[in-house]
Amino acid sequence: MMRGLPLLLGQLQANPIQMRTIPFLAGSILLTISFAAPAATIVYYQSSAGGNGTTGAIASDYHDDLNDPTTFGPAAGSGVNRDTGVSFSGFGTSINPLQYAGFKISALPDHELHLTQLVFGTLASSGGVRPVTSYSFGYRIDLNNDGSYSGAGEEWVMGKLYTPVDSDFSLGNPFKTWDLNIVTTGEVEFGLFASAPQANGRVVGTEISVLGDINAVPEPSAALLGALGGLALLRRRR
Ligand SMILES: [Ca+2]
Repeated sequence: MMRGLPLLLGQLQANPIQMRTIPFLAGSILLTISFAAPAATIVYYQSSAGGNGTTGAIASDYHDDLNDPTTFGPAAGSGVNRDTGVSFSGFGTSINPLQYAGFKISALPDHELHLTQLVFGTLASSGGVRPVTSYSFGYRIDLNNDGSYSGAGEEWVMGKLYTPVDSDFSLGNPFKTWDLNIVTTGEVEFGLFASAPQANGRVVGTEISVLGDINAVPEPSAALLGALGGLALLRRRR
């Protein structure tokens, strides 16, 4: 019995090159397709978007390989209000994961989001008639695309919390960048959260952009067929 085992292993290893070539070729094809391209605009919302109340701001621009993005508006039942453009009020006295204004994006079928940056012009008053005490963007991913964000790993990931001690909280030069490293075929929701001493505290958004790229993702069977085709071609040339 003990002599049979090395023999069996020897037989399994007798043909290692062919066994390894197919995954290698499939991997090469996937690497070629997912080669990083310069960051493009995935979606863009701006302050001149019309409407207010519970309606959201319509995206001014978005990537060709994106499903139509949702409007950027108050989460249902959150009490948040869109004052105009991408400016919001109606937040509680502390950051509340249920009180936000947001938007959702997803890539076309057989495509994958590669999100690299959220760039936003946002400012708030810490004094005056509509003060805010903090604000932050967050995102969460519907990993299994079941329309719900309640699964494991689908929780909010929060960016920097801006408070009045930050020099760009309420002054000019309002553009801020949040570097992201999101690669997913799931739907992504971005949210703007804030806290305010009174419900009328307003976060004034000027422009919100998500940057990155969207890549085609071949079906695993298609990748394997491509690899097998490449293998056949190699053999024919020998
Ligand atoms: Ca889910």
